[in-house]
Order: sequence, then C-alpha cells, then structure tokens
Amino acid sequence: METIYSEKHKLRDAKTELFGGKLVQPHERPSRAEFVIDRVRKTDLGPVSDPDEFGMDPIFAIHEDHFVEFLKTAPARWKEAGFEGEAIPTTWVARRMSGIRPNFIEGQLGYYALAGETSLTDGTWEAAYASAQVALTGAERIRAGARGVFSLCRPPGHHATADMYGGYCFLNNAAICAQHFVDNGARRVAILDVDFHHGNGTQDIFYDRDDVLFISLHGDPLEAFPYHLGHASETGEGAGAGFNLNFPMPPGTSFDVWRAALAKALDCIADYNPDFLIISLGVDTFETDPISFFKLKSDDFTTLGADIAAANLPTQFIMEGGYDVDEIGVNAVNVLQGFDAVVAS
Ligand code: Q9C
Ligand code: ZN
Repeated sequence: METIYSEKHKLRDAKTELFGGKLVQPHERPSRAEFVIDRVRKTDLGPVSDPDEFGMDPIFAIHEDHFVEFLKTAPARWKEAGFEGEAIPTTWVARRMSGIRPNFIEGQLGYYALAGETSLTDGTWEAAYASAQVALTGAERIRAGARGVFSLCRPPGHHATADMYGGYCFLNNAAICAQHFVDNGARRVAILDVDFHHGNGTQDIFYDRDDVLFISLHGDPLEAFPYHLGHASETGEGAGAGFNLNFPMPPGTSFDVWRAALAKALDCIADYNPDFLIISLGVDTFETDPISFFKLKSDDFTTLGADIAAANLPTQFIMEGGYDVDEIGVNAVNVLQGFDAVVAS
C-alpha cells in the first residue's frame, strides 16, 4: 500500500498540553509520525509519496472561513496581547450564554475551542494545512482506482468540527476527504472511526446528511474524552436520521468484545453500499496507550486490517490518534499489512 506523508507535520510542535492540572509535554508530538513512517519504511509496506497541492477550496468545503482565519492568526494575536505561555482557553460558551463571538483573542479561544488541552502555536496552521493535503492526496489515489492508501496525517482531525478545534485536532481530515469524494461524484461515502475516542467532529459535520455514513467505536463518553458526545442514542437527524452510529464501550474492553462491535459496524457499511470507505485510524485502543482504556494487543491490529479488507471497498486509511509512541508504528502498520494480506490473497 502507498503511504502519503509530509515532513511539515513537524511544524506542529507545542511545548505544553493542559493535563491533570499541569502543563505537560504534549501526548500529540512529532515523534508519533516519525515512529509510523520509520515502521512503514522498515517493513517495505510500499512507496512513500509527498502530497500534492489541493489548496484551500476543499478545506472551505468543510470549515468556516472565520474559523480558518482564527487558526492562522491566533498565536500571533495571543503574543501581541502580551501573554507569555502557549495559547489556551480559559472561558467557554457554557450553557445559556450568548454565543456572540468576542473580539479579544482570549475570548475567541473560548469561542473556538471545544476542549482546553490543545495549545495553539506558531506552525500549527501550516502543519494542519499540510495534514489536510496529505489526506486529500490519499483521496485522489482512491478516486484513481487504488484499493487502499494510507494518509499518514499529523496533526489528527476527527475531533475538529466546522468551527471548533480541540482534542489535538484543527482541521477534520476525514471529513474533508469525504466531502471531496462527494463533490467529485461519489453518491455515498462511509467513515468508520476506530480511534479510541469518539469522532465528535466528524459526527457533527455529517449529522444531518444521508450521503456520508458515520460509525464510531470508542470509549464510552460517560468515562472518556470527548465526554459530551458519542452516546449510542445519537443516530442522526433530518435526512441523516439512521446514518450515524455509535458503539461506546467500557473501561477494560478486550479485542473480542471490540471486534464484535466492528463486525456490526461492517455489516451496516455493507448494507449502505458506499462508493468509498474512509477509516479514521487511531491506534490509541492499544493496551498500554497512556490516555486510553481499551486492551487491544499488537496482533489484534493485523486482524482489524484484515476485517476491514473483507468489506471489499476502496479504502482510505487516515491517521488519527495513538500515544504509546514506542508501539504506534508497529500497530498502525499492522493494520495496513493485515489489509494488504487479504487484498493479495
Ligand atoms: N485523560 C485524539 O486521539 N484529552 N485525540 C486526554 C486523558 C484529550 C485525543 C485526557 C484527548 C484527545 C486524536
Ligand atoms: Zn484518540
């Protein structure tokens, strides 16, 4: 399988994450992508290619102009205001508040952030833009007839909504690709999100649509980030009713339980009969992931890839989370090798 990769991910290199009441080294750090690309090369998974340029249009097809302008300018505006640390929100649009967008940068952080852990830094916009181009290049390979492709995106995207960032995400790469498929003639696209965390951003973006099916397997939001979305009762609305499906699972969930949910998800995808399948590929379901509570082992990721391949659909893998940096490369590439082995057989 071909991998699309850009070194520009390194421009996202925050020094701080708000975690446990402290400012700590971010879990979402440049070495994550280094571990993955090193493993891709070491295992001869396939060629590694630079992204092509698709510009801003496919990004604006998902994200609000004013949100993009905010992401681009927030770090400089924060510094100009005299703040010395990295830009993080201290206020929120909480229940019963107006939702009127403030002018001052501190208030705008609260307006555009859906969570408080993720610092906005110089270079973040450039890295997020490059990550979206890596995603779009993978989508184009699939449109051109590839059976599978790996977009090694960093920073990740599935928590970002049309106008909110957070959970280490700024631009929703999977949503940008799904929209790109639809805008180029696809009738139906399915997104299967196997990251440990619920893909709240992707769900929100497509919640009222029937042309993009969203299915997520994740830690129960009663117990895990993003806490405020991802319940099984969320099934879509309007035209999208029935086209959103959540499989929340409790702490300690093992692969056999998780795989049974995967089988149900793949059955729904088969019934939907999409033109293309996007996998939001997080490997933070791993047993020793530092911020998650599922119990998948490295070999289980190979099985996951094989199960996905059996759906027999043109499939784009988009990198999302995974924070046990020593094993993230092994686990991500295991999925892709498991997929390729079935395709070759
Ligand atoms: N106690 C992705 O995997 N909060 N984002 C962690 C853990 C943020 C995860 C707190 C988790 C964001 C793309
Ligand atoms: Zn995650």
